[in-house]
Parts: sequence; C-alpha cells; structure tokens
Amino acid sequence: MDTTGTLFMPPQHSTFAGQVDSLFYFILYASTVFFAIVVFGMIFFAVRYRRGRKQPVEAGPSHNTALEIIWTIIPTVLVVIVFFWGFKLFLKMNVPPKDAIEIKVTGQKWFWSFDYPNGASTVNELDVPVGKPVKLLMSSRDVIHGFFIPDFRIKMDVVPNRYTITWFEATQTGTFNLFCTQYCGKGHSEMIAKVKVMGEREYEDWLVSGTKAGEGMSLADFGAKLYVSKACATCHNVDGTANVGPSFKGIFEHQVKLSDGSSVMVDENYIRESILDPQAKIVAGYQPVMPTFQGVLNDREVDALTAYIKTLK
Ligand code: HEC
Ligand SMILES: [Cu+2]
Repeated sequence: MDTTGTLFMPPQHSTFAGQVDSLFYFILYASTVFFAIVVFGMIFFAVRYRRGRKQPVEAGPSHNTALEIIWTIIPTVLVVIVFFWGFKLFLKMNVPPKDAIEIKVTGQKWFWSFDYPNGASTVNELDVPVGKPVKLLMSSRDVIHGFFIPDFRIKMDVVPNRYTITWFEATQTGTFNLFCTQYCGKGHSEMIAKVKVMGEREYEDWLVSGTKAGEGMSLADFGAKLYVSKACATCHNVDGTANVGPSFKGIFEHQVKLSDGSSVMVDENYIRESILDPQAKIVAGYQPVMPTFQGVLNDREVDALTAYIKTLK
C-alpha cells in the first residue's frame, strides 16, 4: 500500500497533484488563521468586557478609517490570489496538451469501459503509460456518472448526450483507484475500477497484445476471463444464485420464462441477443437494466462468452 499520502490528501501521482494540494493548503491555512483570529478575539472580548466587571461605559468610536481599510484590503488580496491561482490551474487541467494520447471513456450502469486509439478496449481498467499526457474523452450511456481518480486529483462529470474532457499525466508506475462519485442510484459505488500506469515499453507491448486478447486460449477460458473483465460478474453469478441478473449456471438448453409470460429455449442465438440487445427479451422476475454490449464486445468475445456460459452446467 502506498503510504505517502498526508492527513488530508491521498498520495500525489500526477503532474497536477502537487499544484492542487498547494492551493488546497493555502486556502486551508489562510482559513485557519482567520478562524483563530475571529474565535479567540471573540472569546477575549467576551471575557474582558463581560457584564459585572463594573467598567465605565464609554461612547465607542463610530468608525476607524485605518482599521476599515486594513480589513478590506487583506481579504481582497487573499481572494484575488485564490482566484488567479485557481483559475490558472483550472485552465491547465481543462486544456489537454496537443500530443496527448486520446482514450474514450464510457460510463454506464454500473461499470466503466475504455477504448484505445488502436481499437483495444478494457472494462474497469484504464491502462496508460507513465510520463505521457493522456486525454480522456468521456460520455455516459445512461445517467450522470462522476469520474474520479483521487491520486491524480482529477474529477469530472460523465454525462449522457455530450462529451466532457479531462487529462492527466501520471508520474509513477503502479495501480491506482478510480471511483464513480455519484450518489443517486444504487450501483455508482460499485463502479470501482483501476488505473494501471505502465512503463512506456510495457504499454506498447500491452497495446499490441490488447488487440489479440484471448489468443492461445480456448474460447471458454477466454469467455471466463471476459465474464470478469467485461463486468458481467457485477450482475450475474455463476453459482445458481440470483444477483441483479439471473445466474448463468445451467441455463443453456433449458427453458427460461420471460416477463411477457412466454418462454424460450436458451441457445446460442438467445445468448447473443441477450448480450447485444438485452431489452429484446426480459427474463421474468428481473428488471430490464442490462446495458447493451453492442460496440463494447466484438464477435469473438460474444462467441467466447457464449462458449463459457455453455460450460456452466
Ligand atoms: C447491470 C447489470 C448487468 C450486467 C453488467 C450484465 N447483465 Fe446480463 N442481465 C442483466 C439482467 C437484469 C438480466 C435479466 C433481464 C433481461 O433479460 O434483460 C440479464 C440477462 C442476461 C442473459 C439472459 C439470461 C437468462 O437466464 O435468460 C444473458 C445471457 C446475459 N444477461 C449475459 C450477460 C453478459 C455476457 C454480460 C457481460 C458481457 C452481462 N449479461 C452483463 C443484468 C446485467
Ligand atoms: Cu456512476
């Protein structure tokens, strides 16, 4: 575990992290100083001039020009500093460098998927090289999600029907947490993904192997891997118990009851349709919440998942 974080902040693993923290600490310490002045001043005056000490009542001054100028100028200077400091950093964090690698991020109930420039794609794992700017072009297929990588200090809403953009440059290799920060809806807190920062060479190799995933594996083994890596496992168990969706155990070549009262035989075509067009037939007793994997899974991956489901007797 990385223990270089501080009391208020997780470890710093992107080029902005230090700058974001400096601004945070400036605001924190400035607020602490003013908090102390106000609270201790208040206590001091309350004690010093409390009723019963028999002090002569004097007519107070109506105003004090010097004092008023000072207490106007100091806070003004402070907020102007915070404004320009924050605005500069905001611009920097919102304008990706021209040479950044562009990765498409898609948020959906309840997982993240990532598409790389060479056609590779991953689910719940963002793979990036160290020391290179990475631009994230983000959108949602359903509700608003909140893309957050605490160690990189980046956080951005992921919204349906429009793109949002953010970027980062990781400063160290390693694996970091990626969360969804939305509260509304039950599954956002389960959208837990990892950012894997690799050395440049390792990343190049990964990109090449990413497009040939599953080679040298049986279809069913590849399917078992995809069941986890493509997040089917967040909604489907394979041990016969129901989750958000039905278990895959023993469904193949058995009749399944649908919500419209009819029933169908689970065969290869039904499984394929269930993955690519999940709303076409809804299993009785379940909500129509499965997202489509059209465009997320290629044909070989659908074949592999089908082969895997067939092995679950
Ligand atoms: C967000 C939750 C969710 C995810 C993720 C999900 N599913 Fe589903 N799935 C469901 C629900 C709910 C149903 C039942 C309702 C329906 O038929 O659409 C279902 C139904 C199915 C069925 C029909 C099952 C049966 O017993 O007839 C298959 C096959 C299936 N899903 C495959 C997959 C595969 C493969 C993946 C991963 C690539 C996946 N699902 C990911 C929620 C999910
Ligand atoms: Cu979410």
